[in-house]
Amino acid sequence: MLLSTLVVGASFYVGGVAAHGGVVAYNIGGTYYDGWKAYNSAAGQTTIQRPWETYNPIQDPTDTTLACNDNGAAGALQLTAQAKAGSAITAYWNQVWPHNTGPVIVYLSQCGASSCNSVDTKTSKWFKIEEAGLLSGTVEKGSWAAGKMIDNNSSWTTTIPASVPSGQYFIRFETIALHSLPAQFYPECAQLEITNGGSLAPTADQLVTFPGGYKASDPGVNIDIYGEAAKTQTTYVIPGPKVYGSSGGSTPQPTSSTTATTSTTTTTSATTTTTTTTSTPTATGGVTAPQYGQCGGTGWTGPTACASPYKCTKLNDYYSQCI
Ligand SMILES: *[C@@H]1O[C@H](CO)[C@@H](O)[C@H](O)[C@H]1NC(C)=O
Ligand SMILES: *[C@@H]1O[C@H](CO)[C@@H](O)[C@H](O)[C@H]1NC(C)=O
Ligand SMILES: [Cu+2]
Repeated sequence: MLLSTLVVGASFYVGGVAAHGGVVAYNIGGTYYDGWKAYNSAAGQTTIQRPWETYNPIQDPTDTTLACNDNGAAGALQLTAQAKAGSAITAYWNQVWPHNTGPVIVYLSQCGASSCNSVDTKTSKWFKIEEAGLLSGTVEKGSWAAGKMIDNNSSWTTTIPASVPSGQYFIRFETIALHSLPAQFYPECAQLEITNGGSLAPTADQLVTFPGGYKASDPGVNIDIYGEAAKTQTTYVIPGPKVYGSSGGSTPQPTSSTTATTSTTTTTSATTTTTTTTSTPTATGGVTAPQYGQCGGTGWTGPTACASPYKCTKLNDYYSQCI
């Protein structure tokens, strides 16, 4: 009797998927959004989340699906959620998330003037808005951000920095499970229109592509949590770029200040805008885009030169910005 009950229950899952998963829902400013249903037919699915197909982990940081656990394309009925800069956004993993050893990392990527629908996530440039890794103890037996996520209803709440410019974005929540080597990446993405934003664009050294942002040899990826070193190691280097931050210290820092990591010494990273070399405006008619204005990208017909001293910097195929 019991056995038949279990078999019926198990038939709801494709073999083995219960051991893994991803982000299945969001709460954005108090509104709850269901995510993409990975094992349902794509037909008729309408959600703010980008489609994804499998609960299985990505185990190679050069995998082409590393951006959003996807093939890069929007859903046929893709939606975008409104979110205010400075507000909280919660991601929920499928319950109960099984992997308590590893970091939780959150990225944003700017899409351009219209919507993210036409943007292939493989071409997106991502900046990290929050990271949390080894919270206390040793690599072998310590407490990790992934465990904190599990303890809080298998959810993670981040704050959209108040300083990011308004516009169309992807948000990418990721946890990396370190209980196996190679490590297991679990990234999913949703589309946001951020309003009430600030004026601090990410700097070039804070932007990465996926794949590209991680290497198999990164100390936070190539890590043996059962090895001899892990028994005494109390630091963990979270992979990826430095966290997006403020040059003046007046904007909120990521909320992961308790993270035991050597990769984030914050505040000193975003100072390059003041050292930008003067560029000569070249647009016909002398029209230039202002600081943070768009200056290029597929389909862009506006000015391609920037007001002095800003330089037109390509963020992705669809969006270049005066930084
Ligand atoms: C737990 O999640 C809630 C959102 O559901 C969030 O407001 C709260 O800050 C989280 N707690 C911790 C300790 O992260
Ligand atoms: C826990 O997460 C589920 C989604 O997995 C959500 O529906 C529920 O509201 C959450 N509970 C709390 C107390 O936040
Ligand atoms: Cu798993």
